[in-house]
Amino acid sequence: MNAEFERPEGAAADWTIAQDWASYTAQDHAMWDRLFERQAKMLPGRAVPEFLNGLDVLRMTKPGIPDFRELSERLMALTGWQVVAVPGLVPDRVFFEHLANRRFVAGRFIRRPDQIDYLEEPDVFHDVFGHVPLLSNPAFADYMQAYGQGGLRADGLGAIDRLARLYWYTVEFGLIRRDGALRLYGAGIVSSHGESIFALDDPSPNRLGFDLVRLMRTRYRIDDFQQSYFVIDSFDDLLRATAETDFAPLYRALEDQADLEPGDVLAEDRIFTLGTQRHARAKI
Ligand code: HBI
Ligand code: FE
Repeated sequence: MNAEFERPEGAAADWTIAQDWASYTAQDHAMWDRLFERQAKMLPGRAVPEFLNGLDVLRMTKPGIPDFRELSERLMALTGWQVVAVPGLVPDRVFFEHLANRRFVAGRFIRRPDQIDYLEEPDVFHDVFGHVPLLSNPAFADYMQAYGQGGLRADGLGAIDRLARLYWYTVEFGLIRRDGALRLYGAGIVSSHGESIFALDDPSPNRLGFDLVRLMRTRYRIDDFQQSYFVIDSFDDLLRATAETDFAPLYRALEDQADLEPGDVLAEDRIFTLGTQRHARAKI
Protein backbone atom coordinates (compact mmCIF):
# COMPACT_ATOMS: atom_id res chain seq x y z
CA MET A 1 0.00 0.00 0.00
CA ASN A 2 2.42 2.69 1.10
CA ALA A 3 5.71 2.81 -0.74
CA GLU A 4 8.96 3.13 1.13
CA PHE A 5 9.36 6.39 2.88
CA GLU A 6 12.05 7.76 5.15
CA ARG A 7 11.94 7.58 8.91
CA PRO A 8 12.12 11.16 10.18
CA GLU A 9 15.14 12.19 12.17
CA GLY A 10 14.49 11.84 15.88
CA ALA A 11 12.12 8.88 15.51
CA ALA A 12 13.20 5.57 17.07
CA ALA A 13 13.80 2.42 15.00
CA ASP A 14 10.13 1.50 15.57
CA TRP A 15 9.14 4.99 14.37
CA THR A 16 7.93 6.14 17.79
CA ILE A 17 8.61 9.62 19.12
CA ALA A 18 7.92 11.25 22.47
CA GLN A 19 4.44 12.73 22.70
CA ASP A 20 5.96 15.67 24.60
CA TRP A 21 2.60 16.49 26.12
CA ALA A 22 3.93 19.61 27.89
CA SER A 23 4.68 21.26 24.54
CA TYR A 24 1.05 21.45 23.40
CA THR A 25 -0.17 25.04 23.33
CA ALA A 26 -3.43 26.37 24.71
CA GLN A 27 -4.66 26.56 21.11
CA ASP A 28 -3.84 22.89 20.57
CA HIS A 29 -5.90 21.89 23.61
CA ALA A 30 -8.68 24.26 22.60
CA MET A 31 -8.88 22.59 19.17
CA TRP A 32 -9.18 19.18 20.85
CA ASP A 33 -11.92 20.49 23.14
CA ARG A 34 -13.83 22.00 20.26
CA LEU A 35 -13.74 18.74 18.28
CA PHE A 36 -14.49 16.70 21.39
CA GLU A 37 -17.54 18.73 22.39
CA ARG A 38 -18.98 18.64 18.90
CA GLN A 39 -18.75 14.83 18.78
CA ALA A 40 -19.63 14.14 22.41
CA LYS A 41 -22.89 16.02 21.94
CA MET A 42 -23.91 14.00 18.93
CA LEU A 43 -22.66 10.47 19.65
CA PRO A 44 -24.94 9.29 22.49
CA GLY A 45 -27.57 7.12 20.80
CA ARG A 46 -25.43 6.91 17.66
CA ALA A 47 -22.13 5.36 18.74
CA VAL A 48 -22.11 1.87 20.19
CA PRO A 49 -22.29 2.08 24.04
CA GLU A 50 -18.86 0.40 24.39
CA PHE A 51 -17.30 3.41 22.64
CA LEU A 52 -18.96 5.93 24.97
CA ASN A 53 -18.09 3.78 27.95
CA GLY A 54 -14.47 3.75 26.75
CA LEU A 55 -14.37 7.57 26.80
CA ASP A 56 -15.54 7.39 30.41
CA VAL A 57 -13.36 4.64 31.83
CA LEU A 58 -10.27 6.07 30.12
CA ARG A 59 -11.11 9.51 31.57
CA MET A 60 -11.07 10.99 28.08
CA THR A 61 -13.98 13.21 29.08
CA LYS A 62 -11.67 15.61 30.87
CA PRO A 63 -10.59 18.64 28.81
CA GLY A 64 -7.49 18.82 26.66
CA ILE A 65 -5.42 16.47 24.52
CA PRO A 66 -4.90 13.27 26.53
CA ASP A 67 -1.46 12.44 27.87
CA PHE A 68 -0.54 9.12 26.22
CA ARG A 69 1.26 7.96 29.37
CA GLU A 70 -1.84 8.32 31.49
CA LEU A 71 -4.03 6.84 28.77
CA SER A 72 -1.70 3.86 28.40
CA GLU A 73 -1.74 3.23 32.14
CA ARG A 74 -5.52 2.97 32.21
CA LEU A 75 -5.67 0.98 29.00
CA MET A 76 -2.94 -1.38 30.16
CA ALA A 77 -4.94 -2.18 33.29
CA LEU A 78 -8.08 -2.87 31.24
CA THR A 79 -6.89 -4.74 28.14
CA GLY A 80 -3.08 -4.60 28.05
CA TRP A 81 -2.91 -1.97 25.28
CA GLN A 82 -0.70 1.13 25.09
CA VAL A 83 -0.80 4.29 23.00
CA VAL A 84 2.50 5.44 21.46
CA ALA A 85 3.23 8.58 19.45
CA VAL A 86 4.46 8.56 15.83
CA PRO A 87 5.21 11.47 13.48
CA GLY A 88 2.52 10.51 10.95
CA LEU A 89 1.83 7.53 8.71
CA VAL A 90 4.27 4.69 9.29
CA PRO A 91 5.14 1.83 6.89
CA ASP A 92 2.68 -1.07 6.87
CA ARG A 93 5.03 -3.56 8.56
CA VAL A 94 5.83 -1.11 11.34
CA PHE A 95 2.11 -0.48 11.84
CA PHE A 96 1.31 -4.20 11.99
CA GLU A 97 4.22 -4.92 14.32
CA HIS A 98 2.90 -2.38 16.83
CA LEU A 99 -0.66 -3.70 16.70
CA ALA A 100 0.52 -7.29 17.04
CA ASN A 101 2.18 -6.20 20.30
CA ARG A 102 -0.89 -4.32 21.54
CA ARG A 103 0.52 -0.87 20.88
CA PHE A 104 -1.66 1.63 19.05
CA VAL A 105 0.31 4.25 17.12
CA ALA A 106 -1.14 7.75 17.23
CA GLY A 107 -0.19 11.03 15.59
CA ARG A 108 0.83 13.62 18.19
CA PHE A 109 -0.06 16.72 16.14
CA ILE A 110 -3.51 18.29 15.99
CA ARG A 111 -5.21 19.72 12.90
CA ARG A 112 -5.29 23.44 12.15
CA PRO A 113 -8.58 25.37 12.27
CA ASP A 114 -8.86 25.31 8.45
CA GLN A 115 -8.65 21.50 8.58
CA ILE A 116 -11.42 21.05 11.11
CA ASP A 117 -13.56 18.88 8.83
CA TYR A 118 -11.03 17.11 6.68
CA LEU A 119 -7.35 16.28 6.71
CA GLU A 120 -5.34 13.57 5.01
CA GLU A 121 -2.96 12.35 7.68
CA PRO A 122 -4.46 11.05 10.91
CA ASP A 123 -4.00 13.57 13.73
CA VAL A 124 -4.28 13.03 17.47
CA PHE A 125 -8.03 13.66 17.43
CA HIS A 126 -8.75 11.00 14.82
CA ASP A 127 -6.28 8.53 16.30
CA VAL A 128 -7.03 8.98 19.98
CA PHE A 129 -10.68 10.05 20.09
CA GLY A 130 -11.59 7.76 17.20
CA HIS A 131 -9.57 4.63 17.90
CA VAL A 132 -8.63 4.44 21.55
CA PRO A 133 -12.00 4.19 23.38
CA LEU A 134 -12.85 0.79 21.87
CA LEU A 135 -9.44 -0.58 22.84
CA SER A 136 -10.94 -0.71 26.34
CA ASN A 137 -13.27 -3.46 25.08
CA PRO A 138 -11.69 -6.93 25.38
CA ALA A 139 -13.11 -8.41 22.16
CA PHE A 140 -12.27 -5.37 20.08
CA ALA A 141 -8.82 -5.14 21.67
CA ASP A 142 -8.16 -8.77 20.67
CA TYR A 143 -9.45 -8.09 17.16
CA MET A 144 -6.96 -5.24 16.70
CA GLN A 145 -4.10 -7.45 17.79
CA ALA A 146 -5.28 -10.25 15.48
CA TYR A 147 -5.37 -7.71 12.65
CA GLY A 148 -1.75 -6.77 13.31
CA GLN A 149 -0.69 -10.42 13.34
CA GLY A 150 -2.69 -11.01 10.16
CA GLY A 151 -1.00 -8.00 8.58
CA LEU A 152 2.45 -9.46 9.14
CA ARG A 153 1.31 -12.71 7.51
CA ALA A 154 -0.45 -10.87 4.66
CA ASP A 155 2.78 -9.03 3.92
CA GLY A 156 4.50 -12.35 3.26
CA LEU A 157 1.64 -13.37 0.95
CA GLY A 158 1.49 -10.14 -1.04
CA ALA A 159 -2.03 -9.51 0.27
CA ILE A 160 -1.74 -6.31 2.30
CA ASP A 161 -4.14 -4.48 0.00
CA ARG A 162 -6.83 -7.09 0.66
CA LEU A 163 -6.36 -6.96 4.39
CA ALA A 164 -6.31 -3.16 4.38
CA ARG A 165 -9.89 -3.28 3.09
CA LEU A 166 -10.88 -5.25 6.16
CA TYR A 167 -9.39 -2.55 8.37
CA TRP A 168 -11.07 0.17 6.36
CA TYR A 169 -14.57 -1.31 6.45
CA THR A 170 -14.40 -2.37 10.11
CA VAL A 171 -11.95 -0.41 12.28
CA GLU A 172 -12.36 2.82 10.31
CA PHE A 173 -15.91 2.75 8.91
CA GLY A 174 -17.74 -0.09 10.63
CA LEU A 175 -21.36 -0.16 11.78
CA ILE A 176 -22.75 -2.58 14.34
CA ARG A 177 -26.25 -3.85 15.01
CA ARG A 178 -27.55 -3.37 18.52
CA ASP A 179 -31.11 -3.90 19.81
CA GLY A 180 -32.52 -3.83 16.30
CA ALA A 181 -30.83 -0.53 15.37
CA LEU A 182 -27.55 0.39 13.69
CA ARG A 183 -24.78 2.05 15.69
CA LEU A 184 -21.41 3.56 14.80
CA TYR A 185 -18.10 2.07 15.88
CA GLY A 186 -15.58 2.92 13.11
CA ALA A 187 -12.97 5.51 14.09
CA GLY A 188 -13.21 7.36 10.77
CA ILE A 189 -16.93 7.85 11.39
CA VAL A 190 -17.02 8.70 15.09
CA SER A 191 -14.22 11.25 14.69
CA SER A 192 -15.98 12.97 11.75
CA HIS A 193 -18.89 15.31 12.35
CA GLY A 194 -20.30 14.98 8.85
CA GLU A 195 -19.88 11.24 8.50
CA SER A 196 -21.37 10.41 11.92
CA ILE A 197 -24.64 11.79 10.57
CA PHE A 198 -24.27 10.54 6.99
CA ALA A 199 -23.34 6.96 7.90
CA LEU A 200 -26.49 6.40 9.96
CA ASP A 201 -29.12 8.76 8.59
CA ASP A 202 -28.46 9.52 4.94
CA PRO A 203 -30.41 7.52 2.31
CA SER A 204 -27.39 7.60 -0.02
CA PRO A 205 -25.06 4.79 1.15
CA ASN A 206 -25.65 1.04 1.20
CA ARG A 207 -25.62 -0.65 4.58
CA LEU A 208 -24.76 -4.31 4.09
CA GLY A 209 -24.10 -7.30 6.33
CA PHE A 210 -20.45 -8.02 7.10
CA ASP A 211 -18.95 -10.83 5.04
CA LEU A 212 -15.18 -11.24 5.28
CA VAL A 213 -14.44 -12.27 1.69
CA ARG A 214 -16.96 -9.86 0.15
CA LEU A 215 -15.41 -7.04 2.05
CA MET A 216 -11.85 -7.90 1.01
CA ARG A 217 -13.03 -7.71 -2.63
CA THR A 218 -14.43 -4.22 -2.24
CA ARG A 219 -12.51 -1.10 -3.20
CA TYR A 220 -12.95 1.97 -1.01
CA ARG A 221 -12.91 5.74 -1.23
CA ILE A 222 -10.45 7.78 0.72
CA ASP A 223 -11.64 11.18 -0.52
CA ASP A 224 -15.32 11.25 0.43
CA PHE A 225 -17.98 9.61 2.60
CA GLN A 226 -18.25 5.86 1.98
CA GLN A 227 -20.70 4.48 -0.57
CA SER A 228 -21.20 1.29 1.44
CA TYR A 229 -20.93 0.52 5.13
CA PHE A 230 -20.71 -3.02 6.49
CA VAL A 231 -22.62 -4.07 9.58
CA ILE A 232 -21.29 -6.54 12.14
CA ASP A 233 -23.50 -8.31 14.68
CA SER A 234 -21.06 -8.08 17.58
CA PHE A 235 -17.38 -7.55 18.36
CA ASP A 236 -17.18 -11.22 19.33
CA ASP A 237 -18.41 -12.16 15.85
CA LEU A 238 -15.85 -9.89 14.26
CA LEU A 239 -13.08 -11.40 16.36
CA ARG A 240 -14.21 -14.94 15.57
CA ALA A 241 -14.51 -14.25 11.83
CA THR A 242 -10.88 -13.19 11.72
CA ALA A 243 -8.88 -14.79 14.54
CA GLU A 244 -10.19 -18.28 13.74
CA THR A 245 -9.78 -18.02 9.96
CA ASP A 246 -6.79 -18.97 7.84
CA PHE A 247 -6.61 -16.10 5.37
CA ALA A 248 -4.09 -17.71 2.99
CA PRO A 249 -6.67 -19.78 1.02
CA LEU A 250 -9.01 -16.77 0.95
CA TYR A 251 -6.31 -14.60 -0.60
CA ARG A 252 -5.66 -17.29 -3.22
CA ALA A 253 -9.38 -17.60 -4.05
CA LEU A 254 -9.64 -13.81 -4.35
CA GLU A 255 -7.00 -13.76 -7.08
CA ASP A 256 -9.62 -15.15 -9.51
CA GLN A 257 -12.34 -12.70 -8.55
CA ALA A 258 -12.77 -9.20 -9.85
CA ASP A 259 -12.73 -6.34 -7.39
CA LEU A 260 -16.07 -4.80 -6.49
CA GLU A 261 -16.72 -1.08 -6.75
CA PRO A 262 -17.53 0.80 -3.54
CA GLY A 263 -21.23 1.13 -4.37
CA ASP A 264 -21.88 -2.37 -5.75
CA VAL A 265 -24.64 -4.53 -4.27
CA LEU A 266 -24.71 -8.31 -4.88
CA ALA A 267 -27.66 -10.71 -4.91
CA GLU A 268 -26.19 -12.51 -1.90
CA ASP A 269 -25.65 -9.36 0.19
CA ARG A 270 -27.58 -9.02 3.42
CA ILE A 271 -29.13 -5.60 2.83
CA PHE A 272 -29.98 -3.27 5.70
CA THR A 273 -30.30 -0.24 3.42
CA LEU A 274 -30.16 -0.18 -0.34
CA GLY A 275 -28.62 3.24 -0.88
CA THR A 276 -29.75 5.76 -3.47
CA GLN A 277 -26.06 6.73 -4.07
CA ARG A 278 -27.30 10.26 -4.53
CA HIS A 279 -24.36 11.73 -2.63
CA ALA A 280 -21.77 9.85 -4.69
CA ARG A 281 -23.50 10.66 -7.99
CA ALA A 282 -23.77 14.35 -7.22
CA LYS A 283 -19.97 14.54 -7.04
CA ILE A 284 -19.18 13.13 -10.45
N1 HBI B 1 0.30 4.53 10.05
N2 HBI B 1 0.23 6.11 11.71
C1 HBI B 1 -0.41 5.22 10.94
N3 HBI B 1 -1.74 5.04 11.08
C2 HBI B 1 -2.42 4.14 10.31
O1 HBI B 1 -3.64 3.99 10.47
C3 HBI B 1 -1.71 3.40 9.35
C4 HBI B 1 -0.33 3.62 9.24
N4 HBI B 1 0.39 2.93 8.33
C5 HBI B 1 -0.21 1.94 7.51
C6 HBI B 1 -1.67 1.81 7.67
N5 HBI B 1 -2.32 2.49 8.53
C7 HBI B 1 -2.47 0.94 6.75
O2 HBI B 1 -1.84 0.98 5.51
C8 HBI B 1 -2.65 -0.53 7.17
O3 HBI B 1 -3.90 -0.70 7.79
C9 HBI B 1 -2.68 -1.44 6.00
FE1 FE C 1 -7.68 5.64 11.66
